[in-house]
Amino acid sequence: MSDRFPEAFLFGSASAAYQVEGAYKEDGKGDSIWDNWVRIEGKTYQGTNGDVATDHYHRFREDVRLMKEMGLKAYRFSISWTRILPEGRGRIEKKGLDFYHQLIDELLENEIEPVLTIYHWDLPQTLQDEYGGWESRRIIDDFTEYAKVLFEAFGKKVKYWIILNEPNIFTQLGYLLALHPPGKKDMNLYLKTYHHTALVHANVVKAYKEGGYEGLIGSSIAYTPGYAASSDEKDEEARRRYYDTVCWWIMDIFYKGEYPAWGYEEFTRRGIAPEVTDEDTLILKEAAKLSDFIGINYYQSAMLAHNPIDGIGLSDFNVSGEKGNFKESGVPGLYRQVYNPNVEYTDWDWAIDPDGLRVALVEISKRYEKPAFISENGIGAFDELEEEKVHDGYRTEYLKSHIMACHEAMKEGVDLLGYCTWSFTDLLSWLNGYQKRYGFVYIDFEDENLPRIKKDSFAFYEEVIRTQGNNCLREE
Ligand code: BGP
Repeated sequence: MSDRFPEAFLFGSASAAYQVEGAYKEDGKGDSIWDNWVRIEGKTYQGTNGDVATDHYHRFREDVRLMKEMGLKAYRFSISWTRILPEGRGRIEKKGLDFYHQLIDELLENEIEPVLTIYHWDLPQTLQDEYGGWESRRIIDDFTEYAKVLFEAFGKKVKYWIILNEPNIFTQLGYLLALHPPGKKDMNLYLKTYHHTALVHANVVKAYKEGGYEGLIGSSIAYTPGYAASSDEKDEEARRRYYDTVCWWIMDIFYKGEYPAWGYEEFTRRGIAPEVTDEDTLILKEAAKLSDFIGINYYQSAMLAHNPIDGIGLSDFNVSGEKGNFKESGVPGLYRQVYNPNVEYTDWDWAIDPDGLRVALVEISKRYEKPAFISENGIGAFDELEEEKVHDGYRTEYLKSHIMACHEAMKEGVDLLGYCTWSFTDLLSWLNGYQKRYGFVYIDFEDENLPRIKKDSFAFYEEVIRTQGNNCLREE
């Protein structure tokens, strides 16, 4: 492989509807579970919400202009389900479709490839109320109908489709840690709802292929590869257990159509394995073959150690940005995630490990033999605005090292279609408010005009795109 990324490689950036759009009650939009969750006291950092967010809904043309100025090749965004189907199903709101047509057209006119996420966590409240949302298999039909509306509307214009964003995270935070809606803590429910996400993925992949659309489709999983904390056999064992119940668990069901055997037996022993019918297996396996790529959101790696059966359980995590609050967390009898002394950490105690991205890409590509797409990667930080400038050298450094890791993985044979940073502009962090920033474009949330200001990293990524990554790969 040469010292550049291939011509067709998509250097892009990503966002999600709830985190940028605002306009939460406009043009007939129905309520999502997030519209309501943020109103419950104590659920988000200092009560922040996405009512206005970056006001992308009204200012997308200005944002796309900045993307064009940078030379961005792809923009990943998500559709707000309740803008299209305010009650979750049935009546279609034309104004919702119009908005996304305008956004997509604007991108295409500016030669930016739209990468469309169908679901980035904002479930219609009606479906949550009616049957518990992801808790019921009824979600499969409603979601598939919603996806079909999108295929019909945008199928000719959009060539990259991501069905679900991080199903492993929204089920874990919603059903295991009670940090996202609907705020439950139940391992059983977590495994059950995760199984339903896989079935949704499978049905939607099938619907897309049956529709004869010419594009690529997959889902994006948050992937955290793990190392053993030492060469002690007990820690090695913890690492294997982590893979069987976390990494391969979340990936295999989407991209092989079955759960890893050891993990399934273990959860069966514990009486919490999800029910898998013969019909499920049939469609899951079929869809696994039909899925075109594996979306990967990569932020960090994990260090794993032995955790006895009476060991530590899950703990919540740093949402304040006060560095040094890393807490060990684990599943008794399986593994325990410990502090990694070999890497730096962000202010939110996320391990910065570019080589983990290479490891992830190589192991995923070997196991599933499919192209990969990095749909999110980035660093959340407290950025300082000083005289209309933001010197975010740490972001440039982070992105540069991770882009190099992608290139390394490609040299090892990984078929990587693209790389999207999280995020283009600053935006709402679900639990961390507006103070945890990820963008190339700073937004002054204190100013009601929400001015957009280019950070130093903007010029860096512009150069990445212009040189096809060569500026990251050559020796300075
Ligand atoms: C991913 C989500 C994104 C985004 C990102 C950063 O899990 O898909 O929506 O929020 O993480 O996370 P955070 O905002 O918690 O720092």
